[in-house]
Amino acid sequence: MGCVAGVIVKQVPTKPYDGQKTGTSGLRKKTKEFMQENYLANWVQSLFTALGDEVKGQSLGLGGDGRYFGKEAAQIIIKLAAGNGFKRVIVGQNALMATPAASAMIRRRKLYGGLIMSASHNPGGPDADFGIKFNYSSGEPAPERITDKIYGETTKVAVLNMADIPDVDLSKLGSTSFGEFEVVVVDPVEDYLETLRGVFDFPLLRSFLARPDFGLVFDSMHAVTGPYAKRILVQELGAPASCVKDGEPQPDFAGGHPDPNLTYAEELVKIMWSDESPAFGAASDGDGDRNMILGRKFFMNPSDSVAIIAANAQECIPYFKSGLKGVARSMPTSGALDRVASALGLPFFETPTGWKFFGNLMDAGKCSVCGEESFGTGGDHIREKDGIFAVLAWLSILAARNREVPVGGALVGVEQVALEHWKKYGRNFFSRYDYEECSSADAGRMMDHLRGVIAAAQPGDAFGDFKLKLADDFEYTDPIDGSKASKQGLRFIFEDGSRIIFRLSGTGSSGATIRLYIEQYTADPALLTKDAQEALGPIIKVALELSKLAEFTGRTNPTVIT
Ligand code: VG1
Ligand code: CO
Repeated sequence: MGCVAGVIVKQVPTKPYDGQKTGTSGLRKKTKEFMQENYLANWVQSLFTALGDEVKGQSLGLGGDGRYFGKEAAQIIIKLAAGNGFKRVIVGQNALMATPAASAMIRRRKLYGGLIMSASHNPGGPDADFGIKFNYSSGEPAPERITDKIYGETTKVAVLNMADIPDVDLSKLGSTSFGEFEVVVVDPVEDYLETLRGVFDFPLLRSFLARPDFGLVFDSMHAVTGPYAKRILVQELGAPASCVKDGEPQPDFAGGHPDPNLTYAEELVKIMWSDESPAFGAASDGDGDRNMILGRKFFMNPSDSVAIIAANAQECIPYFKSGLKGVARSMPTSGALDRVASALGLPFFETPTGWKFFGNLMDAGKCSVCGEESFGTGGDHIREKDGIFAVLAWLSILAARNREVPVGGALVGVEQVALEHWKKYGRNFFSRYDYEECSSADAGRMMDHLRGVIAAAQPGDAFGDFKLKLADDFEYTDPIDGSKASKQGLRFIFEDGSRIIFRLSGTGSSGATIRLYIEQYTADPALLTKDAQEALGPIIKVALELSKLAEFTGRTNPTVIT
């Protein structure tokens, strides 16, 4: 027992748990694993120990995507924060806060950092997943040098520094003090909205959304963006309340998989493919950092989306009016963005999968817009991918394109914007096949087999009709701090620029998810509107043959096709 700034702190003995290693984005495990005695507390204590004396007297942000166990987790984190010397925790009302909003809050309030309680696109509930991650003072996900340190601490944690304070009512806005320690409950939308106001032309968007010939639907998938969409799209921008679908956050996302893709957002897809569809559709994931953009009967591939946003940012988004500093994409994301970068003469970076790799580039002023093929798009206004940013970016592009189109005239939609882009830059056909819940051993054997193929491969080797240029395991050296990340995905790059990439997911909580990424470029005007699956048919066949995926995993069909 001791006393920190007027608060009694108990030293609670604990024992390490195995496997508390951070993946692509934080620690994600089955909720029941997280609910074991001290499981969450061990990780949080390990984080605070890893951060050391630096945290004393600091303010910590806290929020989550509203999933099951979030409210209980918040109380544990508050007690540990007080017990480890933080002077303040600023937490979203009801422990809610979207990931991009947490990043915005950390930046606006100059916090030491923040904890986000989310397993993002993974399902929630007592039988699904929970997760947690730490973001630093510029709002960016902790880099690997910190997450490695946390993991080191989790293997030896023996004592939890727990403040002896009661649970705080997180449903009421305002501040509660215990000695010199304070918990401040804030509106989870406010800071984020102010940040977005500084990025977009809200009055222009408002007048565009008032057009009677333009309609939109935003699917929150029963996850955290409901309150954000209602406040921003409806209250601020004047869209009708009915445009927000499934806008009440629920602890189990109503049993759904809050991952905005063509498979899991099937209700939205149905709406957008119906004859009465509105012009624009969008969805976001559990914690609001992912986005899917749809036009009328049209799927906007995320790799194209970031390229199109980058190409139009300077003209259509006030925050970027003096031009972009640079752009970046994750390695598996298609090369559509590369073409925009080269046409605009912008610095370009290719990073490993996971948003944490963009943070350094943005902090160093080298990147303004970045994206991942996994429905992640963002800008340097914050340090997380940002679902609502992507939606407002697209609405800004559409508003600009339709400036001269009279009401009732031929409204330019998402598909036409894409088509014009492809005509100018060519099209990078792209698809991702996910094989979820494979056995880890099978997936591992397939990856070993592929490593063997890479070791034996020579430039010029033929794979079907494709001639190999390079095959390797992607490695990245951060241009800012020189840190290295290896084994970031097996790549086969062919002479015509086509690519086949294999990775194992780092966000699952059990088994293995194999991700197969395929890309092929065309500048042939006759092929631009071809169906992506059809266009990629031959190279997909090559990928499946060379990996012997069906043989190793017994799987003949992917779980999700993007
Ligand atoms: C996936 C995506 C990756 C994304 C990550 C976190 O990781 O591929 O691009 O950054 O999820 O997204 P993995 O290791 O499963 O492929 V989120 O919205 O779940 O934080
Ligand atoms: Co997410």
